[in-house]
Amino acid sequence: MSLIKYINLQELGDDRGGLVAIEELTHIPFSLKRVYYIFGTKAGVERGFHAHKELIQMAVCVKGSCTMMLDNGDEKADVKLDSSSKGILIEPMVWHEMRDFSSDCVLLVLASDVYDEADYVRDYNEFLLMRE
Ligand code: T46
Repeated sequence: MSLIKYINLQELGDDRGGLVAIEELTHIPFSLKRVYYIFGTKAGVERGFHAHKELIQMAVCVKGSCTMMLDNGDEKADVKLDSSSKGILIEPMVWHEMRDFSSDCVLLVLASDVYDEADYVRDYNEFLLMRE
């Protein structure tokens, strides 16, 4: 199974400007329960450093750019998110870290469930053990 799964979003903009629509189960392969966005991340800050047990997410940089590192325990990959029409799927039990946030970065994340701290695996060694 491939570690990097891009979600290509159709740009519906016209000469007035841009527009991208995201519908659950059509453009993303899950039902949507939560939306959040990360912005104003200070220079040099790194975020994430966890995996989720059950949660499925799609992240898209709607402005600016950042780098997301994905790690399934066997393989790691850096993905540059710099397009408002190209998202990435963050599947359960994929360790992820975000860095290199541009000062204008707005990272929009769509999630399959409401916030639940119990769904986070924040210890990397525990993550590796759980993958076995
Ligand atoms: C993820 C990556 C991509 C809430 O109360 N509700 C929420 O929906 C979220 C997302 C966070 N929080 C609280 C929990 C923390 O006290 O906001 C604080 C910051 O969250 P965290 O340190 O987990 O943020 P990131 O940027 O490290 O990770 C976030 C998401 O939490 C995580 O699920 O996959 O973005």
